[in-house]
Amino acid sequence: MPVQLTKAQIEQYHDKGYVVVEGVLSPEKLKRLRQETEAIIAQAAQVTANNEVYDLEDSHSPQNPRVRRIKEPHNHSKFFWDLFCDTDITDLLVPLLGENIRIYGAKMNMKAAGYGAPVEWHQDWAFYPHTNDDVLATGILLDDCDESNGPLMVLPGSHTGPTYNHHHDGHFCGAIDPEADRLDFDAAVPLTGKAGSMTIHHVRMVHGSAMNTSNRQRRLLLWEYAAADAWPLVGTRTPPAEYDSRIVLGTAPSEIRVREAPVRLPYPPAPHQGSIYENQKDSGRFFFETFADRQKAAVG
Ligand SMILES: O=C(O)CCC(=O)C(=O)O
Repeated sequence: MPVQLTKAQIEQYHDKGYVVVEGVLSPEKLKRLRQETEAIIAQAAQVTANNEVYDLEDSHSPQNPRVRRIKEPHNHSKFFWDLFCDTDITDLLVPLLGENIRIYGAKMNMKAAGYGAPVEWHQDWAFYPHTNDDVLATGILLDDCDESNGPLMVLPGSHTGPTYNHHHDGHFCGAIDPEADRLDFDAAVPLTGKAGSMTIHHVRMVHGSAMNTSNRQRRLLLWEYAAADAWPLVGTRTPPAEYDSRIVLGTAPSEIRVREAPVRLPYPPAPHQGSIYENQKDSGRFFFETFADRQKAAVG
């Protein structure tokens, strides 16, 4: 039976901005997802630099391939497109986004055991504001994820707050400055769960993740879904006339809905325009660099 959100989970999403749903992918679909992922990763041995498929760790080499992101996986394998539209997932989102849903973008973030890169605190809304904020990201866990292998971390309730500055030296950098915006990072909640579970976080939620210092990888398939009547303010990624081909549930609206929310635009673009890892490179923001040490100090 497909999993549905409980009333408590729907309330938690609205109040806190996130939820983790267990058992969304069946063992068969999870197995297939891992196989498809591994097939794409196997090709990385042939590349030496970031391209439209891969974002590579700085230490990547063809002899020792290290991929930290598969970009837009549905462009490289039909399996991923079918999974976007899988009603086991889209039906589950109806209470949060309504009956007409569009996909905006997708990526698979891979945190390899021992060195998988951190992602600095940010709000997805700073990258892709829409005409209304009925927009969210889901994250399917390919691996069991606990506090040691770099889980996504969220600041509960931050989805109803301001949109923080994500600029550095006059350019977009895709990261909040934790020195300037002293948010309560101690209140961060790690979104942990078994492989096959799915995280959901609101587009305005402050989130990030630490380096994976464990001996287990953490792969997270992130999808950005929007109510079909939310229109992206910074471009549709596909020609606008074809944007309705991205409807994954229901139908395209005849009107776009506008609802007030604090918007900042990601311009001028980052000097390293590309994935979030590239954008954040010159941000000068390294909250997670010392995260493990701070945690150890707090415990000890
Ligand atoms: O992979 C992660 O832990 C965080 C990813 C994320 O927030 C992003 O790519 O926007």
